[in-house]
Amino acid sequence: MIAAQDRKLALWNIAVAYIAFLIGTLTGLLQVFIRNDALKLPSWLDYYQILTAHGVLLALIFTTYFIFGFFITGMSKSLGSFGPKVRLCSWIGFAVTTIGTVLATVMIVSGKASVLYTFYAPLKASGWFYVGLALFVVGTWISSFALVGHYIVWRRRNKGQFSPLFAFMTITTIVMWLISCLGVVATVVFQFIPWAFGWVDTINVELSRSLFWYFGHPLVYFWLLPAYMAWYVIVPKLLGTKVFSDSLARLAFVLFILFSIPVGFHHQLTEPGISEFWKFLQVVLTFMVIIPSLLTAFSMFATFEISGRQKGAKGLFGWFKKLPWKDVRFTSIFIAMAFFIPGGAGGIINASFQLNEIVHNTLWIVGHFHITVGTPVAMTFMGLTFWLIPYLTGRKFSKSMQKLGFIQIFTWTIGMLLMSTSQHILGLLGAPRRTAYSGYNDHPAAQGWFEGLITNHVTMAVGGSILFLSAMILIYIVVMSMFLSPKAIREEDFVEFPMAESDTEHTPKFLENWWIWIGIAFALIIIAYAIPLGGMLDNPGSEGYKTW
Ligand code: HAS
Repeated sequence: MIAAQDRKLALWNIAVAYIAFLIGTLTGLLQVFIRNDALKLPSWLDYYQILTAHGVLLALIFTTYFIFGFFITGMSKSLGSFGPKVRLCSWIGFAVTTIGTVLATVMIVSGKASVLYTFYAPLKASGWFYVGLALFVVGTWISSFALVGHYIVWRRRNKGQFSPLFAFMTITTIVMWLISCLGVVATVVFQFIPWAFGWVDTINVELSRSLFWYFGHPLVYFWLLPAYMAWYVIVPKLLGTKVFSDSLARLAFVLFILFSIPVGFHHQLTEPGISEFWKFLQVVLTFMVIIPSLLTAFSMFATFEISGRQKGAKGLFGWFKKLPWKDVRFTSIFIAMAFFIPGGAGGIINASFQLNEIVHNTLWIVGHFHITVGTPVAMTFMGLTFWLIPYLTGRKFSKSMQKLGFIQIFTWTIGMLLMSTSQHILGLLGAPRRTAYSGYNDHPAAQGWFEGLITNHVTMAVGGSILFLSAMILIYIVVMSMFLSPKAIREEDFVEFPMAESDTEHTPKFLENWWIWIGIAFALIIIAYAIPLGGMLDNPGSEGYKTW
């Protein structure tokens, strides 16, 4: 069991995550009904306002707080309790992040920031929204520095040793996060804040979008890597085996530091202000960032097979039957992985220049992110929640909770299958993203979006409703595990942190040499970004628009 003060810190992070999840999923439910023309909002509430709340609360706030809760617990478990300075720094980080979160949320709720989670200029929100965003990011930096500090102290005390895999992966994710946030901090502090408060008249739109996506793509790996940590470190323990290959796991993670950042232009392939050469280069690098995910897929299959064979499995796929299907902590993560097969394939389609022309700005993209962040990541976090909160609170995770957990993950699976499949197909039929309901003057193409068996907005709404039901079950489990379930008294009732052993005997030393990876990462960033960003500096600016 980790120190009580570290548990408190982690629990506060997880609690804020689930408050954001609760409101975020409710706004999601409203959206699917509005797009289906089944719901009219009151005049004081706007579709774009709830769409902004949905994106910010789920994609940014839920994920970030949950990730820090997970990191704090795992770092305290694998490296030992935090010292007083690290703990203080973590609390300051939590406080600053939370002030930013509250400020940004108040601006959204009061209708002053309906600019969606990508806050593209020249849409102009209240300056306080951007101040909230800046504080949010700075807060996460402070929390990150605390974890890095804890790691440095451990390294000093354990000279020449590899850090435990969990700690290594945490630091990799944080390094990637710190480098990638430079882009969003630059645009928010130097472009959005002066413009939104009226200190300058115009904003350089292309530059702000490019700086956003410099940050925006690694952001998706900031969500994914903690899920991968669970796949690499937690899943083998649930299977009763070791990490398949420590070096492969570390290599996959450092490749994300290198290739997750210099690829943001693949979100801007249809934008005219960037020449085709730079788009081409960043698309090539995008295909490089697929490699660590393929390594991860390989590693997972190998882990399943090894553990299955250890339990006597025979034949090519005999191991499949030996997986611990009755353990909701495992099954949820397995389904999460399975979703990432089409999710990742969709990403490869998006990154392909010509295919991007078809799917960009359509509901396909919405489908894509619901089967990447909305399931592989979110459902892995659900699988973690089932044991992480009881572990931190010292409460039981009873058999009835386990059953409820199964209902929760199956409803999430069905809801997501219905919603994301219809979103993908509707996208191919031309239905746009980021729009409220419109009949498009009864155009036949738009009418087609309301026909067909599973390819219409009604199916999307049914899927969305099932997802909301699932989210409510999860909230119930979270509340029970935090406050109401009976305390574990007998030894066998205590929930453990399942952390697999990892053998570093054959791991090359250079994998934990941060200067190599940070150095190559900056070199690639300079190659991919210096010239195109430099060329944008002279772009004329745009005045701001408030379209809501
Ligand atoms: Fe993406 C747009 C390309 C991964 C999230 N992406 C988005 C947006 C979001 C998002 C939120 O190139 C919308 C942003 C916006 O608001 O505009 N994406 C990719 C590529 C990958 C990728 C190449 N995306 C993700 C992940 C996300 C995420 C991960 C969240 C966590 N994405 C794009 C592009 C766009 C885009 C363009 C812009 C589109 C546009 O025009 O706007 C790759 O990283 C994917 C690689 C993954 C794989 C899959 C490996 C499979 C594994 C599972 C193994 C399974 C096992 C289980 C072991 C190659 C690891 C076995 C199970 C059995 C059933 C047998």
